[in-house]
Amino acid sequence: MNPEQTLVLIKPDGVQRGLIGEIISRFERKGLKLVGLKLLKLPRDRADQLYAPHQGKFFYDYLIQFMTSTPIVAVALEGQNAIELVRLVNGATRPVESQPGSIRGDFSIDITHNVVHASDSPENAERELNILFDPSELFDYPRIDEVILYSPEL
Ligand code: 3AN
Repeated sequence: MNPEQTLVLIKPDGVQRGLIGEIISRFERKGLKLVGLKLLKLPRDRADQLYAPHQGKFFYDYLIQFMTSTPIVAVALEGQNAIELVRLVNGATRPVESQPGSIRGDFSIDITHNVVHASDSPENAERELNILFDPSELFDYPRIDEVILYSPEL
């Protein structure tokens, strides 16, 4: 097993609509391990850092305003191919492309109010986890079902 870590954010709309448990449950059932978790109001400077790759785009100001408006949940997840798997569980960015069965496909209809964020590459996962979590807030522990979730080393 070659585990990756990734960041998920449950956006203000997901928190306000009471979807925190539903969303975290989907990642847990998939077999991904929760290694960090917190509810917070995203400060403006950290929102700017997080969305730095989108600075200057037409939707940037509204996105920052939305993400800093009310609390979000930051979730750090770990597992084999976690970055790609989490994006699959989240669903596509464009509402007309997010498949039913995915979080966005089941719960969102709008490209900004789309319930969840997830890192899109190993570099961004490391960068984004550092923005949201202190290293002391990320935990290294075994999950009891790892023995059946993963093949033994061959
Ligand atoms: P994803 O969150 O699926 O990785 P990105 O990284 O392309 O998507 O965009 C980051 C966020 O910026 C999206 N989740 C969405 O909230 C917002 N966004 C992206 N494209 C648009 C757009 N065309 N119009 C409005 N908001 C957008």
